[in-house]
Amino acid sequence: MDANLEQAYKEAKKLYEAHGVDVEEALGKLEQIKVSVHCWQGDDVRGFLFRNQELTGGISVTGHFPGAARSPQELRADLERALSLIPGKHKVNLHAIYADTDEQVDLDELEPRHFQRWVDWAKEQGLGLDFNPTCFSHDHSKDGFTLSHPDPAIRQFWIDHCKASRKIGASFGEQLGQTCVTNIWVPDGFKDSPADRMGPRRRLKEALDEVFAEPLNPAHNLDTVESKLFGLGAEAYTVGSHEFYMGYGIQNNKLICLDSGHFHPTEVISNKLSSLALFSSGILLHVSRPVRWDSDHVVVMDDELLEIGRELVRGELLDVTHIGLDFFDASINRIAAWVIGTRNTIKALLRAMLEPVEAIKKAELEGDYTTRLALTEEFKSYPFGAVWDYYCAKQGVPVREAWLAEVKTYEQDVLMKREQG
Ligand code: RNT
Ligand code: ZN
Repeated sequence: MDANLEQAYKEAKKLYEAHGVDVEEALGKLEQIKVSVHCWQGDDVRGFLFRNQELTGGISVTGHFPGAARSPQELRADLERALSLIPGKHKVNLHAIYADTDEQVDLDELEPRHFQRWVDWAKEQGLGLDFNPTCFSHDHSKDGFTLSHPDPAIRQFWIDHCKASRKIGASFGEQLGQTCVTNIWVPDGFKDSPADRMGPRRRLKEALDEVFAEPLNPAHNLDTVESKLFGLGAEAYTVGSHEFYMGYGIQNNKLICLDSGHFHPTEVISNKLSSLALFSSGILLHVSRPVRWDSDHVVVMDDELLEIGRELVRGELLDVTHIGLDFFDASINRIAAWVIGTRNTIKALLRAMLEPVEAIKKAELEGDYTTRLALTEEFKSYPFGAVWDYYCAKQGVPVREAWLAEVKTYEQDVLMKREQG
């Protein structure tokens, strides 16, 4: 390891230790954390099953950066490149439309075998896998409803798809020896004010009951449900609102997924974690960055990311929280997007671990809010970067921005040679 880097680490360590922060222990804990890296940043949420379908469901990807993955092979190669630049061992999060199969198969007929190549790859790479039914970008979702669709036949199609998805998730968990988190998000909603808000919610509840009817081994698969405030074309009413899924999840022992972009613009998920943790059986995060709306920008080191990290660390919620990412930006190099967003998420956790939590909590209990604020602010300029650099070097990944040159080389050698269509 570079001697200057090691020296800087030692100096930083001394400063933190003076406040009772055990840096070695923090790095040990950080190493255990798995971030679920979403495959869909690699190809703008297109998937491979229905290449000609437009992206629907009220989500949108903008930008025309060249080099999006066109096949499972390319996507896996891109993920390998990205993961080689991120410290730690992580998971990859798949959507159903990313099936790797030569068969013409519809969503309700998917089986574990259609994902076997992903499982073999994950095994070889030492990765875990997570899963999601894809309840959008399909003919049966084009009028904006899936699990709450008024037509029983269409509703059944989506129920069958979600059931199939849970089985696929369980097969991932069983084969990889790591629990798979299967997350259900549906876009169902109305552009304009509904005449009936209750009907679709009742149908969604009943559909979910059917989807979850078969118990699965929780060591293999955990179910989560993801709420949302609004989507493009569903501005007036979203069936699966926060209250809906909070109620459903707590009543039915399902994990609750919080996406940073799915609330009012000044409402933050960091402030929800400690409440949900007291009542739910677990939490999944979709760490994202909403800019004015649910825009899914690449995650940066902003106040909310830091606050999410703090809540997870200070509230000791890392054991009950699954950390997933959910952003998609096609205006920059997609591999860089993964690297930036994932490194930032891990970095925010490290920053939180390096704060003098005991001292700050003690000050608060004693009503010494001056010390609380003073320490919090001074620690913002403590040399956490030196600890992060040391961690990256120790994990065998590029230090600081050195990863960028590797991404640029890959861009020239691989991405620029792909023809898009
Ligand atoms: C949409 C939800 C959902 C999707 C992915 C692709 O608003 O956040 O999680 O982004 O499943
Ligand atoms: Zn999400």
